[in-house]
Amino acid sequence: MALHRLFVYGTLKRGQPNHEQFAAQYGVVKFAGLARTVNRWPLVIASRCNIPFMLDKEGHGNHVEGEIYDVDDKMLQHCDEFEGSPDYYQRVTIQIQLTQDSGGTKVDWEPSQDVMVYVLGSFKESLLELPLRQSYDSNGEHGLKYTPRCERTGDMVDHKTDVKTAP
Ligand code: PCA
Repeated sequence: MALHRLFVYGTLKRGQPNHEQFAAQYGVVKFAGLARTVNRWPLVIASRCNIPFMLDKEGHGNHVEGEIYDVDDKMLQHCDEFEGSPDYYQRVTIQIQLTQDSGGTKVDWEPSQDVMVYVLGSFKESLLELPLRQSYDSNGEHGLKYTPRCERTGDMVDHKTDVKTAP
């Protein structure tokens, strides 16, 4: 079975609000280590729901830190549906470098590798004025706590219009 390498930087990480989307019922998933992006990417927390986005503008921001997972077709499809790809986030291929292997051993230098990641395209330019972060934690000192989907009521449901340009 062919597995696909996915870099996650936001709510899908361990200890973050959507990590349970990696449950076995949705497909195969194997933790493969910690990594950082080879190039700089703008990572922001945006919208009325405080959602993390890597904006599709390579070369701005920081070397973003995240986790690597190997997933099967079924899990990849589940993640696409969950992230609203390709209409909301888009799944693209970028370069990352492993910093720690799956057993927790630090890796000094690893050749870069191509992996998939969910980025936000067609975003409002004003998002680039937000603080550009290096890593994401829903409970970080920024105080911008993520609003889970099940708690999005009333005006909250329009959160996508905060970050996407009109089609
Ligand atoms: N979920 C995906 C993209 C942003 C988010 O919250 C991730 O964790 O990589």
